[in-house]
Amino acid sequence: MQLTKQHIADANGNLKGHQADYYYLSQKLIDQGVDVDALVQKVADFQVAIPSWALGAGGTRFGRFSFHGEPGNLEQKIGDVGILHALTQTAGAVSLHIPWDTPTDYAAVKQIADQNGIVFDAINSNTFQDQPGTKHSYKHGSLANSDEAIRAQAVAHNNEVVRIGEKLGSKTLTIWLADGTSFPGQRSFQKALSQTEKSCKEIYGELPQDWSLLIEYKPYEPNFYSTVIMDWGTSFMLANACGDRAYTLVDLGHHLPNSNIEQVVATLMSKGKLGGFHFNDSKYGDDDLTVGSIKPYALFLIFNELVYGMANNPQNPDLAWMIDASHNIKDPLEDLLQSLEAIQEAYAKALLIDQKALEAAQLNHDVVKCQEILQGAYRTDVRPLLQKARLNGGGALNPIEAYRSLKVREGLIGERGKHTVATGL
Ligand code: AOS
Ligand code: ZN
Ligand code: ZN
Repeated sequence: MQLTKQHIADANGNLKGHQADYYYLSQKLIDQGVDVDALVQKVADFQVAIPSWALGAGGTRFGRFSFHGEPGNLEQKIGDVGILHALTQTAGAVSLHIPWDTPTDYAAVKQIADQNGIVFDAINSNTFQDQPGTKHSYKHGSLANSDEAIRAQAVAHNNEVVRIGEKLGSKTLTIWLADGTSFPGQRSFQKALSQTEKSCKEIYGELPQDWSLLIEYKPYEPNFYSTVIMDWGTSFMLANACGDRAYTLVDLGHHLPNSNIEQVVATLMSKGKLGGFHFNDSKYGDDDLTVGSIKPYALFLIFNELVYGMANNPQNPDLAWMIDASHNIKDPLEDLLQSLEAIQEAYAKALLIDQKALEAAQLNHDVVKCQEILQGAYRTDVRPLLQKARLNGGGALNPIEAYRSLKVREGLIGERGKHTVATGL
């Protein structure tokens, strides 16, 4: 099912209400000195990669409630990303997971991606599950394993993922390790870390010159006593040990409760080592919930640091923006539409912060004014700006309403059937 601009324009219907809202807001912002056209363009340019594994209902370890019409192969997954992109104009990339998404026909996959305006962002390796046909098990670790043969198998898998990514035009490898321990004393922390560093360096050493490596961290799960790459500091250390093209990836759900993620972002960007993002939201842990559904103000504060860093840290590379989500009860595509909107909303609000006024208030130690500036931006309803950015690109005024009125899920069920299972978490 491919959505045309005409389908979407029909679903948009009358734009008068939007035009009035946009006019009112843009006049207010212009009075405040905001370059509204430039802001709308920045929002329109912001593209977020959809993870291939979030297009089906992953469920939880207690069960999985299928969502009918789920994509059954890579081509269909890219088709789903195409639907999201057509509606939002902000999902122009996909992040694949190998071996779940290993293409059988590269030309066909690339063609479908082209037709949908989708590029291949960071590609993910998987050494947290044993795969059919592999000699060794990752039960006791992969890149950190004490057994050299197992580490070599995990390194070889990562090299293979890069070769697959090269054929698709990807330029980034993301490593997330499940390696760790569930019980004290199970393994030497120091040895596990140094083996991991050695393995990461081997992978990095095989990367093509125009590729970069993103290293994700996570404090616990699936191991519950320790994780080898437990926090941003460990990831940062490993990235430094690898070299200039290795960076830390921040997944919002991979922090202990109340961590100051915006400070982590600022610190990494100042050192030129923030490479990518996995957006999601969380109440307790790695919940992989809809972006902005629990802590939208925290997301805004994170974007404040990102906007500052993008303007002031030329030492930091362009970031790979990705969602990392899992769905249990919502239609995955509707959930992703909500996430995309929340990301753009936080970004647009952060762009509204008057950085000069904020700096002046900071230098004056005017704490109250600093908060007023941040919260003034946060309290602005920027949705007309997001609508304008979407409409300029031929997207939907309201993506979820359009998705429903165009009966997209019904169309997918018609094409794929009711009893479908998507691969992935
Ligand atoms: C796992 O917790 C990490 O967030 C990974 O980035 C990701 O969810 C995984 O690679 C997908 O299986
Ligand atoms: Zn992640
Ligand atoms: Zn995660």
